[in-house]
Amino acid sequence: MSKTAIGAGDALIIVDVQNDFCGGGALAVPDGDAVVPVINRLAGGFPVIVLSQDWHTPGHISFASSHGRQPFETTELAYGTQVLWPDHCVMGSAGAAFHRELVVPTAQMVVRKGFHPDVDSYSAFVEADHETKTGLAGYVEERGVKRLFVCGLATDFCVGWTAMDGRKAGFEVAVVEDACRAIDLDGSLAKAWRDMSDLGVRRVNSADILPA
Ligand code: VGL
Ligand code: ZN
Repeated sequence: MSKTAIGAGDALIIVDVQNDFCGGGALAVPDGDAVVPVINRLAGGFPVIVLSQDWHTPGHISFASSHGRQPFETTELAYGTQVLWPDHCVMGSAGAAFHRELVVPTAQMVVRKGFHPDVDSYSAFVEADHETKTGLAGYVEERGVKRLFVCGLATDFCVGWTAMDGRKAGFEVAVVEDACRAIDLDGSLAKAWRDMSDLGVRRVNSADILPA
């Protein structure tokens, strides 16, 4: 694969590297912790770095427990089909904190999402109602960003939706595959890569990224 040199106009978007998505967490992504050293290494080379943080109200609409249902079932909501998750990333909880080995001191912005009680938000740009914006597009645009490199957890949910919404907002987007891990429910990972590819999201490896 050809190498990509990082420079002005490039941003690293680090999605949801939080305790609840890592080993021992409420919604642990298989091998989720493995992204941490890769992201720590990657981050040094980017002029713009944003962290997203899944940040739900207690009793959030995306929680199975809020519907008397089992985790990983689905339900129909006003904005579409919602996967029901174990309670996770409740605002201010230890599970919602960033992984403690994630060391990204040069990150400049944290965008929280999923804090409206009745709307989920996989994407760091637009909530699941496909309407409500988080403000991230405006932020990166004002920082002069043209190209996004997206990494973190989980490839088939928050990383994928963030990457696709980044394209829809007009950015060039690449997902750094080895800096991501997936949940993979019923083929969701293969579908996410297909959908991303259809929208022109590139798939790259951290070894092919040359820091600025
Ligand atoms: C995520 C499910 C629910 C993610 C967040 O970060 O991929 N997945 N909330
Ligand atoms: Zn969530």
